[in-house]
Amino acid sequence: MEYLQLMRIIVHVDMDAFYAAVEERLNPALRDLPVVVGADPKEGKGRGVVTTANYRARKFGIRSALPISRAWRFAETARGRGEPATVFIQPNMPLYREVSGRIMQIVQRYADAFEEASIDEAYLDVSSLEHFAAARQRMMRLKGEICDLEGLGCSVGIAPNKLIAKIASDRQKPDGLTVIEPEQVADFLSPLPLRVIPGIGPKSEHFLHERNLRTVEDLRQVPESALVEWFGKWGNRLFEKVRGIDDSEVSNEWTRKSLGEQETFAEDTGNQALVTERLDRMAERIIAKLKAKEFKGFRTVTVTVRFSDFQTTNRSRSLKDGIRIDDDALRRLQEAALSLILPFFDARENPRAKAFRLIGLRAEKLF
Ligand code: TTP
Ligand code: MG
Repeated sequence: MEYLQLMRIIVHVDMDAFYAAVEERLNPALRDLPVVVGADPKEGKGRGVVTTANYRARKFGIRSALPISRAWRFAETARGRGEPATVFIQPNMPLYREVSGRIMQIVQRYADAFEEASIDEAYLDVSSLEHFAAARQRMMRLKGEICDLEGLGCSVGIAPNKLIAKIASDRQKPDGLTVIEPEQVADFLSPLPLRVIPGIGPKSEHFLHERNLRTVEDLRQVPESALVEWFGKWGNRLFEKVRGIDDSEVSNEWTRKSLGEQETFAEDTGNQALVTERLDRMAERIIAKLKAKEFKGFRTVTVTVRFSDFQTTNRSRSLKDGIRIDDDALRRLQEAALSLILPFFDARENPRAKAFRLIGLRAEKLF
């Protein structure tokens, strides 16, 4: 049995003012001018919204999703102060998709695993570098290559997981590079506004502001039971997110190397029958998904246990020749999962008899 508890190094790359930057690169006359990509402003009578604005135009208060008529007024006000006239451009999606495709080709060469998250952002797993300093070096090279080949800028976050990497990439835009090492996560998050947490939109933010909760640190003081009462199951995730915890993997459907599930218990538990029952159900769903996605089998089974104090441990078993997706696959996956979880019910893996907060099961090394 292998012992697996590696530090992960995860990167989030997000292009700066993407559509506007592509337009600027295409038309050098736009350089140094405020540029807005969005609906036709029709001299202030236009309907529709701003898609994005370059950083020069953002100084006038122009942002994504602002009504284009208001953007026009902000631009006119700025012009009245002697600023240059803002250039309004209607979006050219085929062009942005083409440039995005080329950037993603570059980005994926810099990673062990790669995930395209949207037209202008990607996650990279560079854990094999083992050190954050090495990851920083590699990402400086990536930024240089995107700049040389495409003439575009991007901002990068480097962190122990996707959640923190995404928040980090946004902190020093444009042309940013923000590294948050594991021991810095809590202090990094504490003063930030709640909106940095993915999933907290305007409505949740308003709800929490009414309860006088404004920063991540404020929300960290709220008991989990209250979060669950307010947000249901998502409250459990939120409780972890404000503590910087996120296990989600970097994977594209077509580069997928593993498939798994995890579950947070409504209450921490030490009940062996309950835990193994949940693992069995996870195994059923994993086998069904592997079948649906037409995988032939997998070579490694990993069980994750997070205890009530958040200590998180993975245990893996590699099977010679793997488990093929046939009639016997479910029974063999359940058997492997059981053999991995049992030591957590006694002194072998759990000498202080801690309760379980979460369990997970993954099939890895898919083929
Ligand atoms: P973002 O990465 O959110 O924005 P951005 O790249 O323009 O600026 P920055 O990252 O430097 O803050 O979105 C990427 C592209 O997606 C953006 O160029 C335009 C498009 N987009 C929309 O179409 N609607 C929106 O509401 C937003 C936010 C972006
Ligand atoms: Mg962007």
